[in-house]
Amino acid sequence: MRIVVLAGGIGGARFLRGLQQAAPEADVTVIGNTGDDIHLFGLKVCPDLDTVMYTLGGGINEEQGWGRQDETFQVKSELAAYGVGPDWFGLGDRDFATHIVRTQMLSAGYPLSAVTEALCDRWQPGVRLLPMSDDRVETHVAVTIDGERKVIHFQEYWVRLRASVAAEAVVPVGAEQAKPAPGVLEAVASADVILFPPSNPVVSVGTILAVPGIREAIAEAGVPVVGLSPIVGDAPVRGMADKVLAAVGVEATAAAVARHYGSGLLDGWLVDTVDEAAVPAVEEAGIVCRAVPLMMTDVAAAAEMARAALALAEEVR
Ligand code: GDP
Ligand code: FO1
Ligand code: CA
Repeated sequence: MRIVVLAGGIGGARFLRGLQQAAPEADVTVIGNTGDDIHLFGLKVCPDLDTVMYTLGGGINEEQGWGRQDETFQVKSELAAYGVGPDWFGLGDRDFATHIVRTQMLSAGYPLSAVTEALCDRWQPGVRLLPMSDDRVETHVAVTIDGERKVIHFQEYWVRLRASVAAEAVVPVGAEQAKPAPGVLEAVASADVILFPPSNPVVSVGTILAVPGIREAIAEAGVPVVGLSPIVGDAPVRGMADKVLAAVGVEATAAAVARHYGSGLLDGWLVDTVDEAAVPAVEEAGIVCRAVPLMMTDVAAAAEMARAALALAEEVR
């Protein structure tokens, strides 16, 4: 079975690990969000691609959910000693090597998709990991600070400001001009099932869908499209999904996120058992909905979620 998954960072990666346990024989292609990418110290950092690669490759810091395990921060402190910032983004020594290799290959002319494949040669994630695009897309967030409206990088909004101010608008800069990376549309067109993991609906899945051609290819694939809610009990399990959902005028509820994707895209939607009361509202929108446990407390729990998503896909097929 060919499965295509649109993934952000932690929510996407943990779900994928469950999917691998639930469907070990499946051929999985991951379309990864690159809107979180940022250039720091002359290096290109791709947080969501790396989170998927490290999580599936056994190199992730489990507690944190991003970055490398057994990490040290010597380079960061040496940069700080030179007064070279930003100091608010935690790049570790092991992680730095990934960004150096990536930047070196990009400078030599390789597209991000080829670079990602080369990095995955080491990590062997067991999935085909494709960036959504080889073109530069950067998510920016409009905020008002001390009465001044400005637009900042998504990482500055999330990591430096910890989403402490309202997100007034979220813009995937460059998305309109971006082309899907090689293999993306082909993977969607030949998929048997397409899954939206419990990733951020705005700055992860939403950014991928903003690349012209990807949303259309999914809608036209003619195969079940099933999503899992990242909102449980009217709040994100972690992160700032509530803030960025507000920016696009969507309530932070499992039902509102399903309606935001819409029946033109989604055939099935899983909500957590605590949100069972939301099932009718989702079904009224033309999306088949089931309530199952959606907390990825360990790989076995994530695998159960993946099984439920695949079962719902068969039900709606
Ligand atoms: P990020 O790029 O690291 O922010 O990761 P994603 O975009 O892939 O996923 C972020 C979303 O995952 C957040 O909105 C969380 O609410 C959601 N999430 C994290 N852990 C869980 C979980 O155990 N269950 C569910 N249902 N959602 C989760
Ligand atoms: N998240 C943080 O909250 N603080 C950090 O210092 C930080 C550093 C970092 C370095 C490499 C990397 O791959 C991810 C990192 N993240 C950090 C996570 C990052 O913010 C991601 O974009 C998340 O996916 C948020 O959507
Ligand atoms: Ca992310």
